[in-house]
Amino acid sequence: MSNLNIPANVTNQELIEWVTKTAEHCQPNDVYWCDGSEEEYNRLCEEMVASGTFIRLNPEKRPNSFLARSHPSDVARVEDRTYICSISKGDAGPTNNWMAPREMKDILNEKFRGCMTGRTMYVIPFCMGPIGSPISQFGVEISDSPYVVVNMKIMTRMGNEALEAMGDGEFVKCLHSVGMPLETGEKDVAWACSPDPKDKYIVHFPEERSIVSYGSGYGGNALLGKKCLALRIASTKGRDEGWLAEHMLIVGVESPDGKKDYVCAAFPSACGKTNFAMLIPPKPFQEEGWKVTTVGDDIAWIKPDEKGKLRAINPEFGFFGVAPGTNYKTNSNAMESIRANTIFTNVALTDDGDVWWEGMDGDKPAHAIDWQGNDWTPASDKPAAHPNARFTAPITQCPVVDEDFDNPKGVPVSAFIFGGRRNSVVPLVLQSFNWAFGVYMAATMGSEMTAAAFGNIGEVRRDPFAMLPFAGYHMGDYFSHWLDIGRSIPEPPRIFSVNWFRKGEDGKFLWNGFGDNMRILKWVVERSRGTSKGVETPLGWQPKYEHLDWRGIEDFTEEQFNKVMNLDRDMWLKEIAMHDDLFFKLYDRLPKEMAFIRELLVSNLWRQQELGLAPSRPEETEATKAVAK
Ligand code: SAT
Ligand code: MN
Repeated sequence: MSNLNIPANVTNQELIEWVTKTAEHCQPNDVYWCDGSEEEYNRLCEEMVASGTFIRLNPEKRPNSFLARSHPSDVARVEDRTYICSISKGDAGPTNNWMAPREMKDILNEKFRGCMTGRTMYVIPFCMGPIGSPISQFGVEISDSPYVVVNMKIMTRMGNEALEAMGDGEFVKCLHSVGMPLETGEKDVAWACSPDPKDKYIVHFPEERSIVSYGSGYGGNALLGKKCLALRIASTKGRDEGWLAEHMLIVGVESPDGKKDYVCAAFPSACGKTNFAMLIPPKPFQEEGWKVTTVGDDIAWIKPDEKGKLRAINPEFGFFGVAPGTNYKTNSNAMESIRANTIFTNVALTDDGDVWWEGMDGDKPAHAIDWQGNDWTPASDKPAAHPNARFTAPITQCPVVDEDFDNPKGVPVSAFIFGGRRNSVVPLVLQSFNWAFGVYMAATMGSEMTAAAFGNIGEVRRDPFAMLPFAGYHMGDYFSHWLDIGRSIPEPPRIFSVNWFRKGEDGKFLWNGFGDNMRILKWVVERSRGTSKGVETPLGWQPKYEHLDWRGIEDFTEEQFNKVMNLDRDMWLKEIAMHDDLFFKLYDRLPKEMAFIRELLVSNLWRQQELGLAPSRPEETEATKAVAK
């Protein structure tokens, strides 16, 4: 190893020592400190074109954009190779993989010895969140992948500005290697990764606030600012310091009178978070002056300000969105965001040098090159794009990016929404009675299996707070932390549950979704403002048909609405009984409130014989309003 090439603006001794030690251990050919400039980005992209990792797309169709194809074994996050190595096993909880830190470090030390031979070691300083925000955090990723560098440039505030703002302060150490050293003279492959799918490690040391990732070059496995830092490590830090790191989008909702509210919404993967984050209101709403703006599409960091008002930032600076299914009809804002300056991974390449994926607008191309580099025609029996193909695009390119997306103070949070993917049982929308009931609702959210990969089709997989793969500590403690936050602030935001995916007996969706979700979002915002009506049900508050705004879809009948809102007592009693499966798993650290609320819900259900939307209780009164706080 020749030279550490430490630039003059690097003064952080801990960083210098860590880079020195890592370079000695990993034996790269070269050390390169990223400055985050355009010039550097362009140069690295050019180098990757030359090496075969990138294909430059047609500059007329997709200016300054590139396609990468991963190794077929390296296409998604690897949850079974992801570890939370807290000092005590109990702190990781039963929903995380755990190994003793010492034992894991011994394994990783061997893995990393000489693992960067023949490669450049990049030092990537970055900031998660607006630079200068009291909610932001610094990180430095050391990686031997130039693909990681250019993706981190889009996804984070990366380079000199972050480095200088960090100064001699704290940062999260993020060490990454693709795990494929090159012998002298050996030619590199287009996508380097560890050839054995079991030989991958995505490891978090929550007490040390450090991350080590080996063997994969893809997405959240390699772009360590995202799920590893911004969710797993940050959730642990947030627990210790009294704030929240959540798997949530953030949207601004402005009403015609110019009043604006921000809503944070959690959905599991593949439930349309990016679409909801960039929602296009139905025409009559637009004409009247309703506006929806995007602060973030995946992660929110939320902290009480000095008055106890929750404020949220999006720690990211770009979108790492799923390409298949994205089109001008489902999400024109996403399509506009990726017109240029975008990195595509594992999509198909058209004959005119543009990209294509299943579900894109227009006709299928007569011929394309699929994500593995093979010829593809509509007659092929395999998809042209991998189902988890992604685009990486700067948030600044989003046509509806919120004016405060980069505000160091964050945006004030008026409401939380939690949504699963449920064919039945769970209604379109429900407002929890209060914060603690909302925590219960979020803790027990779930999705029906759509593919056999994780279990039996139709079985409900609980995904508390949409954080199952992302909580850096025991899920029971996580519920307690949410309860504590609610108790510590004067006026906690209202909490809602939604389900866009309910189906009728004919197997068809009962709700259109997409832009029509604005009708629900409007009700949510107005409930938070105290200006819309609802009725009390055994499980929470719901709108009646006449409480929602149906302009533009007047043919959606009250009967249809009642179907998608129906609460079936017997099914709900079964549903709540099933919550116990999760609670048993977490029993050693489950807050008592969960059991109490469960009992209350059951007795509410028994008490009210007649369910559905004809409530046996009066409409909202001053007394019930007070309870709802
Ligand atoms: O690969 S990522 O973790 O960034 C995206 C996802 O799987 O949710
Ligand atoms: Mn996500």
